[in-house]
Amino acid sequence: MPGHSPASPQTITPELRQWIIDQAGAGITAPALIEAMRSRGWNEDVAVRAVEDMLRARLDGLAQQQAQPPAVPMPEPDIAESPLFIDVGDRQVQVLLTMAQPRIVLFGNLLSPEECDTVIAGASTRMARSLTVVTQTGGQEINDDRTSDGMFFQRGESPLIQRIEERIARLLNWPIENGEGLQVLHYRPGAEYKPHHDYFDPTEPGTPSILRRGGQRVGTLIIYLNTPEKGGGTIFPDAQLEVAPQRGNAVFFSYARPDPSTRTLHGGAPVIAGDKWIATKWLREREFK
Ligand code: PD2
Ligand code: ZN
Repeated sequence: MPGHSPASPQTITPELRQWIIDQAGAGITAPALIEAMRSRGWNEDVAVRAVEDMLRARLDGLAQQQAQPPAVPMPEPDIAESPLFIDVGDRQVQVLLTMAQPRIVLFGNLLSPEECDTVIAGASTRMARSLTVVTQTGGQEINDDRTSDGMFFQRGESPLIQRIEERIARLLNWPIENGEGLQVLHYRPGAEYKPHHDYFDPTEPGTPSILRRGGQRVGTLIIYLNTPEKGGGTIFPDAQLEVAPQRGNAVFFSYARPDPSTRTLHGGAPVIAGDKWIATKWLREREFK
């Protein structure tokens, strides 16, 4: 470290500042840094101030990162003025809860009970054990972390699916073409979906081929098609939040980067009694073909 010679004044030089940053980056604690500086002739007040300045600059940097709106456009409902309802053309959707970081918004009344029943009926004859995308290969496989049955509707495959997709596009200000086909999942008692991120891991070898179809996922909307008797909430461990699965409601979350710093780890808690049906809409950066 840059020592201090008694002849020069005690000022925080760029060299000293860099040394403090490097040490802190290597995991040296603030008290240990101050002690190291003291033992090399630095005045304690100067050492404390230098370390405090460094910590403040780091915190400012972190706060900036979190407060900045993402540099890329993102799906986002119009909720800046805290409306209680959002008009999506054919329906007034309730805004029940919002969280900034992670970005989570809970909606009520997105689908009518009849629409929920019709989606379940249309899906139920086409269900198979759920597959998950394998980012190692770009393929799909049965996954023990996801003990539900599922199917995908084609985008716009029926007037009802089209109407729901138009509603979602308007609610989240995101092009209908950027959405994957609606996926329906059915969980029986005991079934769950262990915590995961919905974006594709950029470090996995199969991810580039997955991203060719519309880029990364940047948002998820999970629509509850029925109300299980017990259990089956959607959990967000980083936010210590659990969303109750109420028929017709939907939880939205977005992630500007494919990174855990988005704090969008989430899972489907085990269903304890009854069944659980959901429809998930994943939103891509670009047109999903
Ligand atoms: O069923 C859920 O609550 C759930 C939990 C986590 C659904 C998804 N992920 C999903 O469809 O991505
Ligand atoms: Zn998920």
